[in-house]
Amino acid sequence: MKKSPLQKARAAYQPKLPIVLTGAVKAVEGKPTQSVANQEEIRKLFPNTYGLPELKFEKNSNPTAGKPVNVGVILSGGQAPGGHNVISGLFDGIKKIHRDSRLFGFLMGPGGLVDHKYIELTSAIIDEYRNTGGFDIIGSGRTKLETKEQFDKGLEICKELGIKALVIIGGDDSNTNAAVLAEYYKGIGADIQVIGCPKTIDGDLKNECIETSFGFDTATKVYSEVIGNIQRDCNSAKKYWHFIKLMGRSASHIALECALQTQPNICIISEEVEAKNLTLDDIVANIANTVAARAQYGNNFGTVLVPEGLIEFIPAIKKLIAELNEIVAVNADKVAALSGNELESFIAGSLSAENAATLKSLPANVARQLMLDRDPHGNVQVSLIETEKLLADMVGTRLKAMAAEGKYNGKYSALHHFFGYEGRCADPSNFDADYCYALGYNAACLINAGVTGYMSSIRNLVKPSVQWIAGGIPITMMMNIERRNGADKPVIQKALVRLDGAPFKKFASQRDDWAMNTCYIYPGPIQYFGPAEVCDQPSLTLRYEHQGK
Ligand code: FBP
Repeated sequence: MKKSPLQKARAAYQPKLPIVLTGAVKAVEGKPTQSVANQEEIRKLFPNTYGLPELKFEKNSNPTAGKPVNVGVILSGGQAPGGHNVISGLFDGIKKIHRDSRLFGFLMGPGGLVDHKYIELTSAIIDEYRNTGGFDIIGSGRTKLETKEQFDKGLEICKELGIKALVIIGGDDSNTNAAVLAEYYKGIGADIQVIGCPKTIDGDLKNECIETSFGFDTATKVYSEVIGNIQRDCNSAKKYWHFIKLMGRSASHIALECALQTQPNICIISEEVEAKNLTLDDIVANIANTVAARAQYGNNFGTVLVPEGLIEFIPAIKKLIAELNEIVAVNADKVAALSGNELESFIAGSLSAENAATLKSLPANVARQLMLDRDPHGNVQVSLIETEKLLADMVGTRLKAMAAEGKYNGKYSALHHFFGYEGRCADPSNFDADYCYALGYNAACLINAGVTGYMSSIRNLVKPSVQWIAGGIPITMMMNIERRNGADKPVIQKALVRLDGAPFKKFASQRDDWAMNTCYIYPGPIQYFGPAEVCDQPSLTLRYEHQGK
């Protein structure tokens, strides 16, 4: 494979491990745990893996010789920078246990386990991918592991390859599936451990014990670089309003982090929209008022950050989506048999009067996307909804009305952008390169400790990496019961932006200034080589959340 000079230099980077993982470790048990909510229901659903203790690794001065172990690894869901380092850390970790250990990568996501598609990951392959972005080493996919048939097919291939442990690298849904799989294998005495790793650029897989998911740091740095570039262009020509949608599915962590890094004129936070019970019209009016206020000072330009999940947080639309989900789930056979206009009229005709009215108030293309586009987990495919264009157009219409009333006399010219895929496969920042390598290496330590149903956990992340704390968190501890596809399911609770959290408070305390005055910050590209304050800083979200700790 031909490599760029940066790729060559990056390949030589040795990720830093927490000091505790640089030698032999022993797992020290904490107190038994319980799920974040619905304790009794979750306990019943996970009789073999509920209530396990948290684990922390400490130095072991009396280690015993390890035995070779065969491990399978799966990349699940959307790409996130650093996945290759999780795999290289895992590889190095199991080789440290015993040099004859072997690592098998299942191809194109969880489907590879079910369909028995895999490759053996040798050191020659691993070395090609160290510190690189992407998931192309084995590919990723969104097949949901949830049926007994799938679990049994997985068991078959594990037996054939002598695999004793599976590591699933994924987001909240994939780690929920990891917990279900762990419970199933333990329940039937299959003697296969299942370990999860917290991945997603969205930043919504975090809690008391998992400080951040990997990929968030790099992706937000990439988006912030480009937002900064746009802001500088915008401040040079002073003639465009830029509407920039940012990936992140439901939660607005990415938009908030990018706002903190770049100080745009406006950033919408979906969780606040919901809390304040705003309508789409309210949001449009707020933006139009800022555009008009800036125009009074001759500033006919600006930037607006829009989180990907905005639409589903507008309370009326949220209600509509909940009923749409229910209709699609309850009539699964009929929905599968219909398509196009027929499917649309069936779904629209099944709605309550209130929700039908909300649907009618939306532009036709948005209404169609809400009705028809779902991913395999049943989620509305928010990344397909062009909210940035919708808002830019609606603001334009409103400004015309304001001009007619003599309330606006500026020039409005809008451009729109969507940043998502641009950041998901970037070469990991030093933070993500180190964090991911540690997560993978630590997963090997959890395998060596013989546990199952745990998520690899590396904490104390605002401190230098040598001081990071390594251990394992029972996945059931993060679960609650939620309505999914028309049924109550045990799932990992998604972390949304907390309006009482330090990152949002910081943003809220400064946004009025950013709206009227041009306070743009231009973060520039990710730096891999140079002073630590330029190269090794974790995200502002993480720093504000853990300030003083
Ligand atoms: P994960 O939750 O699987 O990490 O995926 C995150 C994400 O990048 C979201 O931000 C986005 O909405 C979605 O994936 C896009 O999905 P796809 O890659 O299938 O287009």
